[in-house]
Amino acid sequence: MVTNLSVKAKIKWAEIVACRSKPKKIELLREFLSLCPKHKGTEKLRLNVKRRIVNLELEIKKAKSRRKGGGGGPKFFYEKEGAAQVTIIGPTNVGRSSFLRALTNAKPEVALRPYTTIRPVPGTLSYEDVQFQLIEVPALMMGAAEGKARGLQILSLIRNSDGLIIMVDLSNKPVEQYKMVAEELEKSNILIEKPQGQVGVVRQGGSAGIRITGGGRLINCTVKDLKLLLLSYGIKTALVKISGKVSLDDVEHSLFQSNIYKSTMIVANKNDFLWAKDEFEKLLKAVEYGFKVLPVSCKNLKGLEKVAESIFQMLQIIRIYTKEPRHKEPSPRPVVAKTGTTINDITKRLHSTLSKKFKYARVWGSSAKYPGEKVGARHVLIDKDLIEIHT
Ligand SMILES: Nc1nc2c(ncn2[C@@H]2O[C@H](COP(=O)(O)OP(=O)(O)OP(=O)(O)O)[C@@H](O)[C@H]2O)c(=O)[nH]1
Ligand SMILES: [Mg+2]
Repeated sequence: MVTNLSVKAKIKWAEIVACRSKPKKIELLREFLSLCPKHKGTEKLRLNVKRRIVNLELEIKKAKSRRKGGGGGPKFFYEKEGAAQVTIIGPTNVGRSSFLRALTNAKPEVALRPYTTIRPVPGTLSYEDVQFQLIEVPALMMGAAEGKARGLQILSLIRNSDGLIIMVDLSNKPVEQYKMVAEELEKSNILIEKPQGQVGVVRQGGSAGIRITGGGRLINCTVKDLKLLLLSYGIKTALVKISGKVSLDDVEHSLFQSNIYKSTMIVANKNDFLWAKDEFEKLLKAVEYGFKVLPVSCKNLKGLEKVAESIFQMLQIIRIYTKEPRHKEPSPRPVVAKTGTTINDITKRLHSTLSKKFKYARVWGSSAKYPGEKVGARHVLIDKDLIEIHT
């Protein structure tokens, strides 16, 4: 098991989940910490709980300051805009502000002194007909996951984004820089390696028991093990959604809503330095999970032309154009969706009643056998498809 928590601690967790008052929740989280043994298996869970306490305290502080009419400190949350929100993260001085300036309309200060950027800075980057919101977050340092240098706020922002650009500096030990960032993300339960599966446990009332949906598969455990685990946390009725391959540990993690996966790429800046090529080779060997590693120079503006397309590929998204049956012209802005999206997913997003009235669709583009093919709701779409919904 991931945590080996005592029965008392598990019951405390059930209380925390049910609690709606923020100050009371903080109190319960503190009690949970005192019941949570200190060992390697619970290290990340303890950090996760501490992060929650800090976030709740911040929320309370902000609400108080709003009531008093104050500003509440630097803004650390940005509403998502465009097709995706991508955070630019890394140690100080790697050139994140230079990168944001070169690619977007944003004008963050660029300086040799470390920790120049002290609050998140958003900018917009266009790729063909979609736009990404890039956010430079203040630099991460070793210990960020424990709260150093506003680390918890920075990591919360990263957690909330759709994808990450880890930026390193080819003139200054990029392998060490990458490893430091990867470690802080790992400690914060932000996964950069794509998990084999995903699981979500939705607690429900009534007496329907534990129901499993989603078509995924449990590995190294049985449905009975899963039910026993949930029962040990006081969960008797729940909908467990499983996709891909999921272990019992994954199910337990999901109860703490701790692990979250973020698609990631690496930008290796300052490629203009003499020794950059050697460092780039070392970096390629050190990075895991088949990430795209893009060498750039913000000084010479080299390699930057590939960034937008790389972000698009990293996010595994597709663009779907729609048109009305009797119209010739498609809508100018596509619907942006995840790879593997079906016609049904799109109709649900376009209008709440459209999927109920749906009869068939016509498709033009890569997923169609011939232009205007008539397809059903389960048809899987491909980037740049044009669809026409018939009700
Ligand atoms: N040689 C070289 N210098 C660069 C490059 N990109 C940025 N710099 C310099 O690196 C220093 C730091 O750049 P910033 O863009 O402020 O770095 P940052 O990551 O935003 O740093 P903080 O916000 O302070 O953590 C500045 O002196 C930049 O001029 C590059 O491609 N090549
Ligand atoms: Mg900066």
